[in-house]
Formats: sequence, structure tokens, C-alpha cells
Amino acid sequence: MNFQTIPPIESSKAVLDSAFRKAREKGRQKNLKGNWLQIIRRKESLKLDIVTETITARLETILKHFPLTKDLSSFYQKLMKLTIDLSLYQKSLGAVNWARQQVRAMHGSYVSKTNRTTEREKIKHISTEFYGRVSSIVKQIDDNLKYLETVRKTMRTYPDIKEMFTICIYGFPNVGKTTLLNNLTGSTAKVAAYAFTTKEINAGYFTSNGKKIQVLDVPGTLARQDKLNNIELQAELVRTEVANLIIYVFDLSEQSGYSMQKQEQLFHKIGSVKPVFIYLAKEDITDQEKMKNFAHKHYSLKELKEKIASLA
Ligand SMILES: Nc1nc2c(ncn2[C@@H]2O[C@H](COP(=O)(O)OP(=O)(O)OP(=O)(O)O)[C@@H](O)[C@H]2O)c(=O)[nH]1
Ligand SMILES: [Mg+2]
Repeated sequence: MNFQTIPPIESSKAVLDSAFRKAREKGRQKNLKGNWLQIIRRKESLKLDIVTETITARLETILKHFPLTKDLSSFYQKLMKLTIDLSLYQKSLGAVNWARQQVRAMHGSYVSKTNRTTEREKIKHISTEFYGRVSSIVKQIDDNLKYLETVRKTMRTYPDIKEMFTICIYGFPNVGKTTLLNNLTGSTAKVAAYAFTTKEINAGYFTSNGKKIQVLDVPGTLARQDKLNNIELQAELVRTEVANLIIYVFDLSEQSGYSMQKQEQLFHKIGSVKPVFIYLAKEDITDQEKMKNFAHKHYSLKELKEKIASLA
């Protein structure tokens, strides 16, 4: 799901201003035919149409772009629960839908009123009343529109994760996770010699036995459960909700700045709910003795690819 394409949400005032501006432009139309009554009716109902169309189109765009929670995977459902007020979100979408229906219904009844009226002043008065009632409806949802704009900005930080066999590369900052992603998938995500280079989830793809595999390189985690920021939270959700398989990256050289003891602790924290394969980064700069004494089973890049092919 791509959350980057939700268009900005305007305030009630902006929606109304644009609807009334368009109606005024339409009202200047000169080439209407018929007697004065037909012309004025036609002119006023055209303005009612334009106001209604403009407002309902804006509201429908909002409803079309924001996803319904039930249509999303459990990863996004949980992410939403953790980053926005879900019930206010749903209430806001409900309010937008309510306003859309109200404006439509009111349009129908005011157009027929216009068509039943024979006095110029009364026809004008009907239009004015319509504008007033429509404004009041749209103003009523102003807080909802504001909240949806806040949600939109939060959703822009959501990663685009596809539903397919997924591998999560996990480990401390600076151990070599992104380097492994690039080597596995041929992607060119940023690698650098300092911690927290990766600030959002990097995705790479490759095909194994004709099956497409998604590899997610999550920002280096310190796994402090008590104070996870938005992106660490996403990393934890990728690991627990999305991944079919985890590759835990160890840096035995400790050049990353994290001791073996700490790396072991984090490794044990992951548990064994899903398969975890160990990859040793920076073998070329690691002491041979350290390599020999490393107790856990681990895999080379080539072996990892074979394991993945057998599981996916
Ligand atoms: N010599 C050597 N250096 C490596 C190897 N793998 C990674 N590095 C270096 O280690 C540093 C960190 O690598 P990254 O792939 O950016 O590490 P990361 O785990 O993604 O780091 P964060 O995104 O900050 O969490 C970079 O300077 C890499 O060039 C390796 O196998 N050998
Ligand atoms: Mg990285």
C-alpha cells in the first residue's frame, strides 16, 4: 500500500471558497435562452449544481484516498493503532461522508423549490438559504478535515510494504545490514560508516525459484521497548508482523561500536517464533580466532540464498 499519494486536505473554508467562486463565475454566463423566469431559474440552479458538485467532489476524493482499516494488512492496522487515533480517524471519515450526503440531498430539494417558484426575489432567496445551509454543514466537519490532514502527514511516513514472502534484516546500528540488503537484492540503498544511517525502511526485491522475495532492511535498533520512536516502532512491526524470516546480522569485528555481548543479548531477544538465520558481516576485518569461537550456526551470502529458495 502506497500512502504517499493521499492529496492534502483543505479546510472547510477553502472548500467553500472554491465552490462559491466557481458558482459566481457560472452566474456571469450570458447566453441563456428563454423568458426571464426560465433564465433566472436556470442561472440559479446552475449555481446550486456547481456548488454541490465542487463540494461533493472534494469530499469524495478524501473518501477515495484514505484506506479503510479493514482493507489493510495487520502490519498497517497495528501501525495505525500505534500512530494515530483510530476511532477519531474513522469518525472523521464518517463525518465527511455524512456531509457529502447532506449536501447532495439538500441540492435536490432546493433545485425543485427553485423550479416551483415564480418570483425573482424568492428564487434568489432560496439560493441564499441553500448557500447558508451548505456552509453550515461543511463548517461542521472542519475539525474532522483538520484531523484527516494530520493523519495524512503521519501516513506519509508509512513504508510501502508489499504482501509477499518477506525477509527482515535485523541487528544493531552500523553492523552492515544495508550492505547485506544491497548484496542480496542488487539495490543501492545508502551505506555509511556511522550508526543510524538508515532512517527509514529500505526495501529490495529479488527472484528466487521464480518467486519474488521482498527484503526489508530496517533501521538499526537498540530495542529499548520503553521508548521506541515512530521508525523503531515500524522496524519492530516489520520483524514481528510482516517478516516470514529474519536475518540477524552480527559484526564480530565490533567495528560497529556494539560489543559481542550486546549483540548476543539482542539476538536472544528476537526469540524463535519465526526462522532466524545468522549472517556474519565484516568477516574480512574480523580476527580469525573470533570467527572460530563463534558458537551459533551461521550462513554465507550464497548459503542464505539457498536457504531462502528452499523456504519461500
Ligand atoms: N570491511 C567491511 N566493511 C563492511 C562490511 N559490511 C559493512 N561494512 C561497513 O560497515 C559500515 C556500516 O554498514 P551499513 O551497511 O551501512 O550498516 P547498517 O547496519 O545498515 O547501519 P545503520 O543503517 O546505521 O543501522 C559501512 O562503512 C560499511 O561499508 C563488510 O563485510 N566488510
Ligand atoms: Mg542501514
